[in-house]
Amino acid sequence: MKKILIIGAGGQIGSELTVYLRKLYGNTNVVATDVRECKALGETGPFAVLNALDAHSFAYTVNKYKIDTIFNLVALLSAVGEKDPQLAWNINIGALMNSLDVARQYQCAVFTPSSIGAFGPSSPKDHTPQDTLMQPTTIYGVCKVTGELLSNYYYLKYGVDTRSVRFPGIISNVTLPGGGTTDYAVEIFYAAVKHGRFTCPIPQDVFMDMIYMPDALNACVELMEADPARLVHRNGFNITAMSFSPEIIYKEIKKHLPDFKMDYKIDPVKEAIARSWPNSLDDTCARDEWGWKPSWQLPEMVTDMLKCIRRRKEEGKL
Ligand code: AKB
Repeated sequence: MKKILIIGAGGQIGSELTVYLRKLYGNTNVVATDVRECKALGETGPFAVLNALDAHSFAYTVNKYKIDTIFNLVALLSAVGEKDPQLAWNINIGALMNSLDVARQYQCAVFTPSSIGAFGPSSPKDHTPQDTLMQPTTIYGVCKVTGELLSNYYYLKYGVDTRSVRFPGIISNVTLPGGGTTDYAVEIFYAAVKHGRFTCPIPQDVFMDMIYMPDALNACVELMEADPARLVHRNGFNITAMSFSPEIIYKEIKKHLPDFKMDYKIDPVKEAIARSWPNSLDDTCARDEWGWKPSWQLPEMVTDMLKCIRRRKEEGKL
């Protein structure tokens, strides 16, 4: 049985991945850590406060729990990264370097999310290939490309079993994302249910790839369980489930909430980032090399998101 450590477990992905992995591998085999106390994660299994930039405490935790697999979910996202690029680099690359070094020392596998943000304006816009020009214009993207290269380097040089996917925007209803360019595609649901209206920061014609959280969780597990002999790539698999613009998701939500209204107040930083990213990715390599196949498309995702958020509202939990 795997012994898993999650760093950054309190965030959007970690808060759900911890629960998912505990169901698969057993509560005691999944150690959740975050820089802040997360009460809920400590209720179903081991939890420790851990600053992943502190290499000594990181190694101590890996050794203490006899960890063999690390999920590195520590990140400052794209939009917030532009406010303090040096901090974004220090956090994103610092947590990755410590993950890779501790993995080398204790023979662990490492999963680190990459992102559609690893691409830039010079990458092909539509069906962006797996292997293509990657010249991102955000510090987040620079960290993601660096992260993919460093992860490949640690695999080639030290044999560390590094794997990663390029996540699109992740849509979920448990923990809000923070500071991302794709956040609007989550915020729109809360605004629709709570207020019946939403002011969108992304222009109506900008397409970005998205994925619903259950598919994102599956991708993490399936890639980490994949037969290494089949992996031609390792770090930075393109994956996607759907591609839409604000106008398209608005119309889909309106099918359920006919009175829902949306207007636009464009955030220039987010607009520039979104326009520099692909409209849609080609995820053929992930499909061929480890069987990636999403289950959720736009209509089912919208139905489920609205159901979950409405239920939380009725229970007084919003
Ligand atoms: C962001 O918008 O920064 C993230 C991402 C696509 O990596 N959600």
